Amino acid sequence: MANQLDESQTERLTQMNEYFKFFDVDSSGRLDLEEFGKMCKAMVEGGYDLKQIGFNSDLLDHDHDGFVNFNEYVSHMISLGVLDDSKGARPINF
Ligand SMILES: [Ca+2]
Repeated sequence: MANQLDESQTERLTQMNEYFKFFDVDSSGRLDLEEFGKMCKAMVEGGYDLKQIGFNSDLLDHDHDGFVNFNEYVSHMISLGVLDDSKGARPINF
């Protein structure tokens, strides 16, 4: 990203990291699609507006290894607008 992250974006990124670590029970650095779905559900419950989230593995699993790794996760979240205040997909109850 061209712009530096502001404080609330940094906070979101930190929180996204924590969600990921929580659901990555074996600390492998990747989630299977089922774990990923559970994490997204928890994120929605935590106030993230992820209505547009799809479980299309072609969109999520860029390297087609059957898992969503941290980079794939973050780039997907960014594409949903989680770090973009002008878009709808963002945490609503920080
Ligand atoms: Ca992958």
